[in-house]
Amino acid sequence: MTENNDLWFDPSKCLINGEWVAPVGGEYLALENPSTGEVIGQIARGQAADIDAAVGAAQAARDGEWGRWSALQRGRMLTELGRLVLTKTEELARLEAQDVGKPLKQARADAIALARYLEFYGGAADKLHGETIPYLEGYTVYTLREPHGVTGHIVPWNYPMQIIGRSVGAALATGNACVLKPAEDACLTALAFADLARQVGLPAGALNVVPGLGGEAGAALTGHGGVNHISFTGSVMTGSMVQASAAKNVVPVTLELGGKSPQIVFEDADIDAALPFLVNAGIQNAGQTCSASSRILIHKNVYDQVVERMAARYGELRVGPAMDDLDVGPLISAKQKGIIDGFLDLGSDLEAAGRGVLENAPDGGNYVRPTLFAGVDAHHALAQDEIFGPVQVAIAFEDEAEALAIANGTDYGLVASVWTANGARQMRMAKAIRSGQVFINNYGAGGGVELPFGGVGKSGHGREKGFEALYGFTTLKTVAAYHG
Ligand code: TXE
Repeated sequence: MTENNDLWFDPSKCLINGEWVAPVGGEYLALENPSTGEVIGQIARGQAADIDAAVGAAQAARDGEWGRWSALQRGRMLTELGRLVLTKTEELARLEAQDVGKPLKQARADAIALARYLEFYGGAADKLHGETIPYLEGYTVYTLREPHGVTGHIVPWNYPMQIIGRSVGAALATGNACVLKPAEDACLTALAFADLARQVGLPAGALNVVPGLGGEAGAALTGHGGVNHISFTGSVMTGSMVQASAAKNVVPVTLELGGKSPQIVFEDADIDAALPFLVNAGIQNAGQTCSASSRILIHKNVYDQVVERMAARYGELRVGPAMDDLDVGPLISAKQKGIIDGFLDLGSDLEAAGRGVLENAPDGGNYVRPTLFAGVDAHHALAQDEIFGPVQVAIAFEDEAEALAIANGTDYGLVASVWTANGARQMRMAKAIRSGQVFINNYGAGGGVELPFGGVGKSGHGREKGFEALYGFTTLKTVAAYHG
């Protein structure tokens, strides 16, 4: 089906209770290669009945063998899975490149990050523990960290491997049984991963995968009464629906909903050091990154210099098919291309300070030219909305107070960075910026397996990555024993 002829799993099936099964309704969705627009295969169009079977399998795993595994056993299994993923880096990267349109070296980095998540959570599994609490005379009180039970994972198409690593990895480490609904536009590495987990001996039902449409399989999962926790990464609109659906069953949700993340360049910044971060954080994965830095705030005294140098870099960016491994690949779908083209039209009367070069870009592919808009008003839609394409805006500011007001002046708050040599300013800004992460003199788009990650405002709530995720995937029980 794909250029990769040695697939070790059937991409048109669901994995339920350790078996590859056809979707109950017998319907399928076409899988397109975003670099060419060609249909390269088909995936299951899972429905409520498939989700129901997957949730049932997860419940049985939780109450069966998987539920009896020790933390040490779970950790060892995840560590071994991480090693297996590393040996499959090239195959996984090629699958992702064809499915998502991600240039090969970026897809390789995702596979390596997936392995790193598994290594991290494998090592952490037996280090998570409760506490003893001093209490009244005659009592011993302690807390237990216990899995929620069945966790639902709704994953988008932009970083399937990394998002599966951070959510499914942490959920399995803490003993949950998972039902994963990958995005309809990008399922292959999710299915591949689940089969690798089977190969290293993950008990049947501990990880089930049901591909399908968001409004069908996705909605069935978030509304299922047998699910005890939902982890969602995607758009604000869908995230809000997911939360409402989970609320009907009073189920906790973790929402990671993207952002409009700023990098703030003060006049004393080391501009040579900042420059690669300024551009790369905007164009990585063609800008389809939740933590993409789409706003560059620049002090007026260095504004012209920074914009000119960023524009020069934009002029060199090469855009083309994922397999050509250039700087920027296609967007995921014609729908996303339509959205980005709409944003580019919104800026038609603005100065486009730089544009990338299309190289060998097939007509059917979803390509846009990476674009830097200069002199953008902080209230313009281009400076307020999450664009999710290779588009950045440069905004000038007068002083620290104005920089802060602009940085905090959107509905989002996921990531920010401050470029300045002034230590006191670094500390002031890091405290005052409303954001889940703040970087000082660097920018960590997409990285940081160990670093708690998540948003404020419309960027969502709950934290993933690092040790913090393990708290999110567990519930705390307090035991108070009276012994006199
Ligand atoms: O997102 P959706 P889309 C943002 C980005 C992008 C926009 C639209 O701005 O332009 O969202 O992308 C599943 N119940 N992000 O339409 O709809 C769906 O099947 C349950 C930012 O792809 O949020 C997929 O698996 N699930 C983001 C997942 O939700 C539902 C990454 C994401 O799809 C559902 C992606 C429903 N009713 C997009 N409807 C980030 N934070 O990185 C859809 N889904």
